[in-house]
Amino acid sequence: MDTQAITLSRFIIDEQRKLGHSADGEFGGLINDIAIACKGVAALVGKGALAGVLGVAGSENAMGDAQKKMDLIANDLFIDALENNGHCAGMASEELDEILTLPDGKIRGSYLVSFDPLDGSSNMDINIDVGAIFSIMKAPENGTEPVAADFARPGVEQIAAGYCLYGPSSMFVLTTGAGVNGFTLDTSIGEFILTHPDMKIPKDTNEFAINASNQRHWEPAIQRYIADCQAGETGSLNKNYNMRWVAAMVGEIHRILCRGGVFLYPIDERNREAGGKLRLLYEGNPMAMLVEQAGGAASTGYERIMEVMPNGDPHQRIAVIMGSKTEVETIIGYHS
Ligand code: AFP
Repeated sequence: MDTQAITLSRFIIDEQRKLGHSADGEFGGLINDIAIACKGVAALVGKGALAGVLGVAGSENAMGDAQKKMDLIANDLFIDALENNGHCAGMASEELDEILTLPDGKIRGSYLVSFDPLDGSSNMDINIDVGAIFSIMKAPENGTEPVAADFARPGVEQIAAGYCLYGPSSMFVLTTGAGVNGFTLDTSIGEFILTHPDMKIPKDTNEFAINASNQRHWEPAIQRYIADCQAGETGSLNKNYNMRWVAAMVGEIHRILCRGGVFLYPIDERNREAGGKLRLLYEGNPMAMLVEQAGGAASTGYERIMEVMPNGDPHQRIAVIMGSKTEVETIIGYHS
């Protein structure tokens, strides 16, 4: 092993000194717990059919989405890592109807973790990228058992956020409030190694990501923006655009962190009642923190995602427009 390589554990220790997180290493322990869960998922996702993890589980989550086998396995790996290491006091998961506190006898920690254990799971059976997204907040100081209201705090109160992308390589990307850093899994030693220090999103872009099949359902502002993108140099945006859609938010945001772009999952007439498709707690907020920490912007089109006051439903949905700062500001302009 390259002894100069900076492992995730070593990075977190250095980071804690800078950020003044609990000097007793609890925060670092929590990140390590999440990383262990991600390594477990990466090993299974990497085996795919050979591990018998493809296909549906035959159950549905709180939102009525059919659960894939790997959704449940990933969820169990996250719960196991967070329940048994004494750094977490409670958790919210896309795959759990309600927030989860720890069984009697388990040591409670100082942090609340909200996560989507397998984002983009509809890609699982077609061998396209999937990932995990997580958001970390402080647990109630008074040591009481967390309740849903403890998770219902705006994204600006997150103390860390990140994702793990299971792609050609598995990458763990993390912010603790001092920039964004990317780590690649070295499977030969089972360590995430710092490979993408200080990731920054280019301010400008000509690449947008949206599910264009929903065009007829979009609000006028999004209809006009996308039409102007498609008009290219002849349109009011005066430049040619490219489009990408990988159907996994983790893959979209990773691409944007690497080369810029804008990702949109707007409210449309089908999901207006529900408030959008993506979930605020474990998709919108953590990705918004990463994008802002990398110099980008994250908006609903009308307000900063991280300032949205949650309503107490752990599965609250939100419109998402995030990525290169100038482009997001342009799209906000279409909304006003
Ligand atoms: P799944 O986890 O159900 O595959 O949904 C993934 C997701 O929440 C997000 O990661 C994608 O960007 C988006 O949904 C894809 O939505 P469409 O399937 O409507 O394109």
